Amino acid sequence: MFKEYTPLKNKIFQVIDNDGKVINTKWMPEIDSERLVKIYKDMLFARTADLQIVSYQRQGRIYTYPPNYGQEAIAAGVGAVIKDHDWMVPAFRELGTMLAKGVTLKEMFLYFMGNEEGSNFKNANFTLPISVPIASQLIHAAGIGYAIKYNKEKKVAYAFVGDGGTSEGDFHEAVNFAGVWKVPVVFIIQNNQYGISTPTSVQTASENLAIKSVAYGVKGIMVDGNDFFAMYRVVEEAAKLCLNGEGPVLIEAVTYRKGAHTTSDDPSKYRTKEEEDAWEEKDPMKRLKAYLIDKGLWSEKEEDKIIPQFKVEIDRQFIEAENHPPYPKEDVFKHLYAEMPDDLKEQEKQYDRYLQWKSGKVKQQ
Ligand SMILES: Cc1ncc(C[n+]2csc(CCOP(=O)(O)OP(=O)(O)O)c2C)c(N)n1
Ligand SMILES: [Mg+2]
Repeated sequence: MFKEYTPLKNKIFQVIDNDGKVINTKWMPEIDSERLVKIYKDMLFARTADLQIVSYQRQGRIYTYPPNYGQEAIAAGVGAVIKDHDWMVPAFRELGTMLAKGVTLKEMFLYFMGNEEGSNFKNANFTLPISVPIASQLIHAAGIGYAIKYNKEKKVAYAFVGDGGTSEGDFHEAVNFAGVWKVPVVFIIQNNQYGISTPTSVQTASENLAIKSVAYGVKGIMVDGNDFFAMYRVVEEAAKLCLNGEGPVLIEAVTYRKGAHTTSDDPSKYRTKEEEDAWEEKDPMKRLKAYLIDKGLWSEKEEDKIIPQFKVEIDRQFIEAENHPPYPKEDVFKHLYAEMPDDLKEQEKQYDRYLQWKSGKVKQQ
């Protein structure tokens, strides 16, 4: 696969077309029907939750949120391959993989409510917290890969980054290090065409992003990130290579961020309706659904029935998160230094004053 689709050919790996028809039987993965329907339902759950979170944010019940809308097949492809004992190294737009790893929606909600307990995953093993400093997580993934190899463990680390993240030094250092040490890390670039308002076309002069693997002596591939089967198959092959000591692998998953960068962004300022409409044809859920309906495995009726059930469950976990007790204020200030430095003491005082103002005890100052 990696020879046939070397990034030097600038050829994208696809298995189904925009209508869900298989166009690449050679590489169609084998997934039994029951499992496939479960995967689709999980994707639908993640999309429903994602849309609902934006609406909670608009109601002022949650802070800034980066929507996953349109990128679900990437998270689901990794989610279907990653094992409980594998490492998940997220950026911040991989809700589906986090849920597949066992992170709960309540924990995600707590995180986006600014509660540190939202990073303490009770049921998800080997899962790092969300990482907002762009590409910094890739360095951790390379180190984790090194530890896996050093300890002779049979596991893989999956690390995510965006197209914008490939311009960060950390990206290059991590891929280089992973290549030199031949560590079992699968780097997944979610090329959603934008880093905030910067289009991929001005992010790099490279022909594609997967090609950056060539310079580091690492296997790379460009895949249609809106094609669940293609994603699954590529991640499955990448995992096999890693487990055989032939890693790392760099995957560029080509997709489109249908939503805003975050709830603080307005994409109509920098992209056209025509562009959005063109990508709508490639929507990952629409394509997988068309395949399932054609095979008699799913129907619009089932979908209409299940979405309201999902909404009830999402709301239930959201309300649980809202009712979750706040974390002790001391946790924020006390654990970074053995003795608090003066500037942090000053910040704590300021915060106390803010809390007093918020509770209405003193006037704003
Ligand atoms: C080191 C660093 N610089 C800048 C930012 C501000 N920032 C947040 S998201 C983002 C764009 C990221 O784009 P991309 O890597 O394509 O990921 P996407 O948001 O599209 O998923 C930037 C510049 C940051 N979080 N970290
Ligand atoms: Mg991006």
